[in-house]
Amino acid sequence: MKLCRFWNPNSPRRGEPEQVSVGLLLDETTVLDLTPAGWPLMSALLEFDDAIAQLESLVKDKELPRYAFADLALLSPVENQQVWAAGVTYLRSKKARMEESDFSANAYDRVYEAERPELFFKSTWANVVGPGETVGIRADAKWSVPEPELALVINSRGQIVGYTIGNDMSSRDIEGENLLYLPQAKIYNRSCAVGPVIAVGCTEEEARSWTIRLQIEREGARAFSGETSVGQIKRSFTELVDFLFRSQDFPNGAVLLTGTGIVPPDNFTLKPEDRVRITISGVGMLENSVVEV
Ligand code: DO4
Ligand code: MG
Repeated sequence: MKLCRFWNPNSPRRGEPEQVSVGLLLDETTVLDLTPAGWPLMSALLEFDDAIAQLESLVKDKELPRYAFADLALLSPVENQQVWAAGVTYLRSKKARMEESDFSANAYDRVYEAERPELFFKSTWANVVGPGETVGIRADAKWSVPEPELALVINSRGQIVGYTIGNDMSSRDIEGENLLYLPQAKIYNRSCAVGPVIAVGCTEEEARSWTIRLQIEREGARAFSGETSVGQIKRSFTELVDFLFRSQDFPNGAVLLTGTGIVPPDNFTLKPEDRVRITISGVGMLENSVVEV
């Protein structure tokens, strides 16, 4: 089952929280509006142990409005959660970062093997970019890449209740110059995209069989494509969530990006107007074009 957030097509004007609806995809083309059934917040629904059963019973409700998925203006499914990210969870990410870094290479090697994972704050919910919006590359960076990542949707009790797609936009030259610059390489305007839907009711085992694909298009031609498997993530999802929730409460739950396993070649950097397409089988496709910020 897949959940989404969208601007209610019948509302007179957009931009206010009460114009946002929560939807359940009935199939690839039709969305059931759950908001009139008393579910204006997706995160509240995901707090319930019987959320899937509740969704299944709502499917039978003939009174709820239905819309064509293709016609909806989707919003990011991140509603009121902090977004965090795990790093160096794939061998590919460790190798690329060791190569790009002058004197911090050892840190990546050590964190890959360590018991404690690398976890960093990525974005407030308000700064997250949704499907179809622009993602940013820093004006003062020379080497910018998207990082296509499976994102875990976690409720306030630390339970993984869904999966979505995250783009952890990164400035490789800034991170590579000095690891202490990581927050500047990772957190800036439009540096985090999440969406388009949350897949619920899937196990970690299922999610580990999914493929992640990245395609970058420039002036109508393919500039890069690559793929990896979620199964190559070194750590279990529960291990990552356990560390995130140590000594830290998330009253609205959290979204955790699980690291990248696709790294474009070293001579590749994103340019304004590039289109970044991230597909995760089992979730869908997140597409954004690039803007300099
Ligand atoms: O260690 C820095 C960031 C790592 C990261 O974002 C990733 O591996 O995806
Ligand atoms: Mg990353």
